[in-house]
Amino acid sequence: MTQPNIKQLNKKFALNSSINQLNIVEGKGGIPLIEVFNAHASALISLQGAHLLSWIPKGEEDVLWLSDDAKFSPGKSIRGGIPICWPWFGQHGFGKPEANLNFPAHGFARTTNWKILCTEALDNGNTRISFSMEPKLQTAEMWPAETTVQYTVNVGKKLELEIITHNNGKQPVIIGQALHTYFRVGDISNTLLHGLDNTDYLDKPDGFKHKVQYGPVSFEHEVDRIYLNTNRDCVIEDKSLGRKIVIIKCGSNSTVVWNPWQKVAEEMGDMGRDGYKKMLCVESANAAEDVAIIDPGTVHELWVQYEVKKD
Ligand code: TA6
Repeated sequence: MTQPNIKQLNKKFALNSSINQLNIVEGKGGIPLIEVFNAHASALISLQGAHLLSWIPKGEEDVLWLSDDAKFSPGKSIRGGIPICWPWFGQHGFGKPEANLNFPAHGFARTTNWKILCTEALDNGNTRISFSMEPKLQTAEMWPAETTVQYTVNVGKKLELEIITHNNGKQPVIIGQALHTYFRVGDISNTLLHGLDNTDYLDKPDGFKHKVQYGPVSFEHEVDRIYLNTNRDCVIEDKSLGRKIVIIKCGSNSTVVWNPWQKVAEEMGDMGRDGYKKMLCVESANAAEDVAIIDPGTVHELWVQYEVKKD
């Protein structure tokens, strides 16, 4: 994948006020990396996948987990941060017979170079960065549909993310997607996830059996679940770090919860030593039967907001 010229990117997009700075540097593997520092927070975003690697609200530890063994190489997905799964979640093809299982799991958005559209220092001290991707030009074989995607990241005391998918064609388009966010936790065994009580889910390690959640989700073994028909807020209660992470979403009717636990993590090879103990994925998604059907000339918006609350 050819990498854009860093000097030219900075000329167009760098922000240099004393309270709002944005610079583009060469990151690991030669992939351009956006560094953001403002009055409320700092953040790092890889241009490959428009992939957030770090978000640190002032006075906090990083809210995102990034594996010590994450690979930074053109075309490879990065383990940790916020990968964008698009235009399908999990295997290609929404379970239909014409699915092509050679296509990458979770789509291609996370391994594609996105274009920066604009960068802005907002009056409230936040920094906003907008990206775009035109799949038709880059990946016509996997995704012939006429769609463009815009992704906006608003970095402040809260982190706001929005993916807007435009259907520019003449046929309805079906997409699946997720913000596959890896949250950093002090100790997964001492972490609870609230907001999914009484919610049905598909249990992947148990052959996608249909089950019901009662009470908060706790973590003592591998958890890989798609919670169905839920647009509810979730709260990660991290007892070790003494903080709560509040997750609010719109345009998503499924929530994926994942921790691979020790055995699966070791098989994966890029989770780092005991990395699974420090992470929890809570993904605002359109997954399983929750697909987004986008009519010609219309858009679908997936929006999330994260905020840290101290005990
Ligand atoms: O979102 C959960 C999940 O689909 C799991 O089943 C697990 O395999 C994970 O994502 C990681 O997928 P990846 O393609 O990044 O290895």
